[in-house]
Amino acid sequence: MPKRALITGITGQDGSYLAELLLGQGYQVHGVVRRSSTLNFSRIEHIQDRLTLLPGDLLDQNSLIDAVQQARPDEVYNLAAQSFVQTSWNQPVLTGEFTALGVTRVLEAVRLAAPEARFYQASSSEMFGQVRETPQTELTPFHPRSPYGVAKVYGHYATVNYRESYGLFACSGILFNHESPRRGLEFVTRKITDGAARIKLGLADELRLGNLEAQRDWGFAGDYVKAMWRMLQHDRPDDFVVGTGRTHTVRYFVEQTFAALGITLAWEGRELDEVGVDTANGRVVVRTDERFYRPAEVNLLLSDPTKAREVLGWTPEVDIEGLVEMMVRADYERLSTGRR
Ligand code: NAP
Ligand code: G4F
Repeated sequence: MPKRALITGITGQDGSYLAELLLGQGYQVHGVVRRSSTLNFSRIEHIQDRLTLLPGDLLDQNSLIDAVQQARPDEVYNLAAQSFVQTSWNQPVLTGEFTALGVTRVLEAVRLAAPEARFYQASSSEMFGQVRETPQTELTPFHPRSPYGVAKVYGHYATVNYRESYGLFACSGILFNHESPRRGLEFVTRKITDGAARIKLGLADELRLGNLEAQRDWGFAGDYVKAMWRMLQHDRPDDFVVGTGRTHTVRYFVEQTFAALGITLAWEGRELDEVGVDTANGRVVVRTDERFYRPAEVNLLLSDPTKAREVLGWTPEVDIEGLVEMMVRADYERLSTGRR
């Protein structure tokens, strides 16, 4: 009998890579999708005929119970969330409903309808926030700096609590930033690769960004979904930090991206009026803009993924340079063939 999986957030970046991985392993894959006035299945359209999509919303308890009853899953991956940190300051209550209470709703659906299923919660390095130690491990205390981070701390502890209270096989994956050509355009990496490709093709004049000094431990989403799967194959439920163990500034990501397109940048000015100048022709191509700074910043994230490596045998395959190259090439090709 093939294994059965249920994924919330299947239309998102990680959901699409995880669905591909599980189909490749012979799983029957079910996905929860919420109602929208226009379809947004672009990340899964190439595999849609092999998926069973079930209607449901993190705000609606009954729809989640129905989805679990219909899917009869061996494994449940809760990837759905309001996942953009910046938006969480504009919509803190909705972020709490989706990203915090939504976890309890999915856990309740599993407890009631499939208590033997293994459960994965998409926790986040954003929980470390104003970091208490570097690098960050499974034992590093949390100090979230955004309504999103606060909501993820709730989801993490809800997962731990259902494991301890009801004996659910519930795992929390504390994943550091992971990106891909399928990353949403609002996140900084994709904004940079898309923006730089547009400038190279003459479709845009400049790219406006916020804090260039923030440091992130960036990996490839296709690698990280393998860590999620491995957590649910382990012999006991546990929590794992997943990252590359390397960190870089936003500025480095910008420089690498433009370099991949043959543009070398020189930086002029300081703080909010800083500009990146294309050294070959003197044009300003990058400009910092106050609108993209955050009320409270997470300045530095750096993982210690030792436990994931030693217990799960997981290591990332794509490094930052490979990731930049993959993303900028995909955006350049997409835009140069007229797709916007
Ligand atoms: P994403 O691309 O933004 O995808 C989010 C998914 O959640 C989408 O499928 C979205 O559906 C769905 N969703 C949002 N609200 C929902 C609701 N009320 N009911 C049902 N579905 C809803 O995010 P991602 O990058 O794949 O991340 C996956 C998960 O990992 C998220 O929980 C995120 O917070 C967490 N995480 C991500 C990273 C990272 O670097 N990517 C790191 C750590 C943790 P629609 O398509 O309908 O909008
Ligand atoms: O790409 P970002 O928006 O990702 P952020 O805030 O780190 O959150 C992502 O990673 C988390 C894991 O740590 C996930 F849980 C979460 O769901 C999401 O996937 O911003 C990265 C950094 C920040 O420091 C931000 O201030 O880039 C800085 N930044 C500078 N200019 C910018 C911009 N971020 C965005 N989105 N847009 C800018 O123009």
